[in-house]
Amino acid sequence: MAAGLLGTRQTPVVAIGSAFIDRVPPWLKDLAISWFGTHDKTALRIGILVVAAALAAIGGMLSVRRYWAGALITIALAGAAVAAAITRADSGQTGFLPSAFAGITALIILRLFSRRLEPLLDFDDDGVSRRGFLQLTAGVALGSAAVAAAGRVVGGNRAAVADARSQLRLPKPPTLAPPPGVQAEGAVPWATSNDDFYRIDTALSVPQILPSDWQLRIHGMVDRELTLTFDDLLKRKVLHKWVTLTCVSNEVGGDLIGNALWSGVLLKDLLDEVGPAPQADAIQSTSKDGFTAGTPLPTLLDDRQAMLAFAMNGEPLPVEHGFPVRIVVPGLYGYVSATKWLVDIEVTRFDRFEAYWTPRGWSELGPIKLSSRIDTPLGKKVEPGPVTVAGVAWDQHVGVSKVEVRVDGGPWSQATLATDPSVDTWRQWHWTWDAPRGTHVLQVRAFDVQGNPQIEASAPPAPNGATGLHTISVKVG
Ligand SMILES: Nc1nc2c(c(=O)[nH]1)N[C@H]1C(S)=C(S)[C@@H](COP(=O)(O)O)O[C@H]1N2
Ligand SMILES: [Mo]
Repeated sequence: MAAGLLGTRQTPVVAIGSAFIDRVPPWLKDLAISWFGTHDKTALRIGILVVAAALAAIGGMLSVRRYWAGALITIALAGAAVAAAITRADSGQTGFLPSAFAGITALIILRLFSRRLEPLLDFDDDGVSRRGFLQLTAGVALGSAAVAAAGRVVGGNRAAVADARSQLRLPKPPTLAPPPGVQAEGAVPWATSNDDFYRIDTALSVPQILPSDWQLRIHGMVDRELTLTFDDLLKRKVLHKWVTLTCVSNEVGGDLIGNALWSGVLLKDLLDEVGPAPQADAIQSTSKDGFTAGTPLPTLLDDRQAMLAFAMNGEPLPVEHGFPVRIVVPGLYGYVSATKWLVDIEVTRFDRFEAYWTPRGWSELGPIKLSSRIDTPLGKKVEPGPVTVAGVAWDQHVGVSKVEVRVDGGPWSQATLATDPSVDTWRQWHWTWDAPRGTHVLQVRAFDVQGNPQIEASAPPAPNGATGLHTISVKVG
């Protein structure tokens, strides 16, 4: 409720969770993604609530005899949340207050309970004090639920942002139709819908930005700074472009990759306008919630058409995908380029800053690695005879020239590639396999436009992207 009234996202759970996310080692982040996928944040919230409940239970038991023992645990919990909120980049001056209120409320409630419990400890309990205790319990439970629900209603501009988003009229792409792709059963569609698009970010609570409040400042090593509003952005020349985004945490065969039609303005046009200094070699882009990415300046000025995107598949960006404006750079993993809820771009040099993931064990530069994936047949038994094997291969901004499949370590056979509008998207492929009975191992590999094969040696996602051949086992018969 306090967070709602103060208009901050820093509830105690969000404050603790965000501080935790900022500190998890890479292996734990990857473990969380492989266990929970894109539900990693729900898992974290539940985890925090379970730990808090356990500590509260211990505190409650201790405070029956000694109020201060329980109070100390309460103060430690609330203190951790206050400290976490203070260190958040986006928590402002009031971000610690909800956690402080939570601590004070908890101390008062604990005191009430331990008072009521004292008579219950006597043997001549007459039932009156027991009833009183249970009534207090029910009252506190119902009261907290009601206050929390009311807090959601007054809290955040979630509804206002959803409303503003649905009212937006943005320039439409000429067509949303993807090129004809591979239609095999089980093949992943070439175009990824907004609902199916993977989501990866550090935002436990998603920034809610009204387009009318949005501003982007482009500054740093430039001839003249520029500040843009959302309306300024819409007045510019609009570009519509299919680009496949990929997460550096994607395992071999993983699904942290998606292909969408993005609409926005060319970053090059804006950068030409501000005039980067000749010594500048990077931009540091910053999100509303303090996340930062470091992107090489040349990748924003060359012909790959890096953009500030405001629409995804013909709709305003979904809030989880960066509403109202994000960056999209073909050929770079998201962590070094695709800043969502973008509010600031500083033209600078790599030797002057470290972006969010760099001190956390990830490479400063993150070009996407040539990779391929089998999507069908996956995890099901097939009949002997002709079987369509299909999947995708990607090497954004370089291009895939050839995909090959092999069975049980035998010779490689060439797959057929679907047509592709540009080198900035993944490419579907298919191959017909005359499948004999038994259990067989299928593998895929891709080649780039220069004829280089993808890296076959297995490597984990950290520090700059997984490598290895996607290998599946298929039962036939
Ligand atoms: N503000 C913000 N932007 C972000 C991130 C983030 O944590 N915060 N994560 C990046 C990473 S690691 C990836 S892979 C892409 C994912 O974009 P998506 O969630 O729209 O698929 O967003 C990038 N942009
Ligand atoms: Mo990512």
